Amino acid sequence: MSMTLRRLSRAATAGLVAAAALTAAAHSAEAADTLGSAAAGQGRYFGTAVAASHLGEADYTATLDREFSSVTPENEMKWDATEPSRGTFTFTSADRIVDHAQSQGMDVRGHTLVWHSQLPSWVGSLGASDLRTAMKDHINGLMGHYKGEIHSWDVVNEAFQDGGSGARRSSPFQDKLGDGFIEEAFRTARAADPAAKLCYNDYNTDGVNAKSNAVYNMVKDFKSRGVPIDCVGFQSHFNSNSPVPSDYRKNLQRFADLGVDVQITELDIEGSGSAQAADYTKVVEACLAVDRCTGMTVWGVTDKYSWRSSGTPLLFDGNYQEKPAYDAVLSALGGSGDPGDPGDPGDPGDGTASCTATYTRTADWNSGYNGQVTITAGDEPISTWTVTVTLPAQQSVSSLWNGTPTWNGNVMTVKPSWNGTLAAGASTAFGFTAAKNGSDAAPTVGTCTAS
Ligand code: 9MR
Repeated sequence: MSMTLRRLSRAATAGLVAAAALTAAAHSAEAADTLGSAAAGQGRYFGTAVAASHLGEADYTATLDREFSSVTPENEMKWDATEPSRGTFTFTSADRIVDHAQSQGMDVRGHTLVWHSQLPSWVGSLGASDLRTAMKDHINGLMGHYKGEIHSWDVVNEAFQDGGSGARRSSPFQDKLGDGFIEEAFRTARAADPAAKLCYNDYNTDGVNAKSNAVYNMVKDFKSRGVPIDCVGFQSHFNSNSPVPSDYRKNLQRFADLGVDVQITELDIEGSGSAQAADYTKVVEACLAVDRCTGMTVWGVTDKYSWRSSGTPLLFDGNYQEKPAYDAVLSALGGSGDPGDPGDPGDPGDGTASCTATYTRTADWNSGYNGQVTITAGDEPISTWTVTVTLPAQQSVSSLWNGTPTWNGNVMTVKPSWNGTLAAGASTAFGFTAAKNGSDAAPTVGTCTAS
């Protein structure tokens, strides 16, 4: 199904939400009582991996919908699931997750485009030139299908060897295309969906070590040569053999200092009780201490379905009860588990829809720039929003996406195109391209109103 058809058919059935880059800025004066709303109060998203096959389970879906503001399909967007034979794309399971997320006002992380694992055998049997084409076709196929709907994509996953060497991992891509395959993948991805944040994602890179140094050097090189990369994902699968590193924050910060966002993408920590809770607290505090740590995702809703189920690494137990680790995360996010706090989402008697809007320049060149306005719902869900943007008189807007503008002189009033519905604390964004015509000044974003 083409992108346009996907959007139209969704728009007909559900309130839709965009999934553009998250840079939230809402600071809630009230303590919030879910992970998503508490994280939003800190300007972050709080996500979980989701499996389409569990969405029919009432407790699973109720917990998901109540607590989380972002989802990552756990397996459904991987190569074996989406392009099992060359050129034949299947999106049924991934669409199910994306549709569900959007109906709840949650954002979506895309995972993952180029990875050595869960790779159908036909890919490994191609010669170099064919493989390059197939890799680009795969990126274009996935990103085209979900264009404008994914806030961040894991473009390349786990391309470095584990252990001490910092070398590249052997894979069909590495072995046949050489080191340049990562750069080629990112350049292809940027063209396929310019609104998505493009991430490199890996594990055992959470502290400063040979592997994270190798990723660091790659990102530094990409930034110096203008290769498009926006974020680095730190999977953060921890247990007693691989504990939360003491230099976790320092490591996140050094990546952020290269000019990329950092995200905690697959967090889980084996254990139980107060020890597990304390480890989760360390992770959340590290992210909150780094301005460019834009959000956290735990790798599953419940211990019952974790890939490390016997290690009980998640925030909800097998019966969907909140664990001490849940309370610790909520508290570290500045939230409160007390029902009835004024202003908490879901509590009765607080029906005021509200939103905030923040502006960032996302690209810049001599004659023009791209701007992005991120809209974040307050502590109630909203079904629509309106933001005014006043441009310097000389400037003119040539295109705008994920929003519907009307013009009055140099003031544009932007309403949603298909992304009006937002959960409490969730974000969406619209973007635009402007010609400077001699003025490099920033536009002014007015008050955000919502209902
Ligand atoms: O959680 C995923 C599990 O259901 C799959 O069987 C497995 C197959 O490789 O992948 C798991 O997710 C992995 C993720 O995609 C990449 N980082 C490591 C995750 C845990 O293995």
